[in-house]
Amino acid sequence: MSRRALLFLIAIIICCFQQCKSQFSDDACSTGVVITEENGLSGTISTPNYPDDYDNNLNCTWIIQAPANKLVEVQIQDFLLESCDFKVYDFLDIYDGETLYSGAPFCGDQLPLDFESSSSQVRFFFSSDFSEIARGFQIKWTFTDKLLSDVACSSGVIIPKDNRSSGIISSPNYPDNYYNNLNCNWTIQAPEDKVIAVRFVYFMLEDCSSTIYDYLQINDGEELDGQRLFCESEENNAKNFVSSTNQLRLRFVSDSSVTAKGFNLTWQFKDVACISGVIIPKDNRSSGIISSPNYPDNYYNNLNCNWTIQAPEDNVQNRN
Ligand SMILES: [Ca+2]
Ligand SMILES: [Ca+2]
Repeated sequence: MSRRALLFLIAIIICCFQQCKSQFSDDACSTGVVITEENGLSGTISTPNYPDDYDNNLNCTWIIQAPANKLVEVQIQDFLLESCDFKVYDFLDIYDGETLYSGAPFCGDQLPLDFESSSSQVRFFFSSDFSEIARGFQIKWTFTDKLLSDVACSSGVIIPKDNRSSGIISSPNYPDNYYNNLNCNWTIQAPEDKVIAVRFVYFMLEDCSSTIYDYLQINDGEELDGQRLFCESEENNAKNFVSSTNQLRLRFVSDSSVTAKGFNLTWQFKDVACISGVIIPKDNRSSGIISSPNYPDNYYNNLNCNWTIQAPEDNVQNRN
């Protein structure tokens, strides 16, 4: 190798070394270190000079930005800042998204607990004051897969979000097979004077003739006896029904193996089918109409409707 080529090679090596070093150096830490999947799926961050003592007057930021569909797992491998028994001098703040992690600021030997973020970004802010230094910290970060249930259905969704009076709920990924390990929750909330009609357009879960693995559970209001459990077996096919209250809570659960196409149902707010013992008229009207619930559509199963038509005492009811 010529002398010129050798010098060139040395120059490249020095350049690379400086670039690698600068990635997490003091300078970078003060202007903010951003870590993405280009840095790998896991790694560590540490205070400048670690495991030797950090310097005074530092303000360091690290941003761990997970790719879509991943979260950040945080493990505190080592943590020792200036003692803060009486006052906080040097400290670490941790943000999960925009939320300050509970217990922050962390100082002295009061290390944070390991955690998995609920957002795709975790931010660390470390500050040291003008005197007294310590070893600092080393923190391991790992990008972890979001559970499919986090992606597929956000728990606790309340339906409808607007003024709609009907809509559709289907299993995640419908009409393709739903995923394993789901735990989806929806609440359908109707106005107080309405009930909810549920019609199954399609229903096919894992076979449950011997054991129930996957199921759709529907709770009618707060009443336990209003609970319906649907899985796929001949006796337990999903049947259309009308709620007895103005709220339905649905939970769809799948276990760790075997999936199916799932379900697709429509919901629609309906006027209360019939309130037993209702007295007609409610106002001063002298005529009106009574019809079977849901008329002109089919009335529902399991009805027991009672109406009383009450005329003023000096009138009689005209039945013709
Ligand atoms: Ca200090
Ligand atoms: Ca299953």
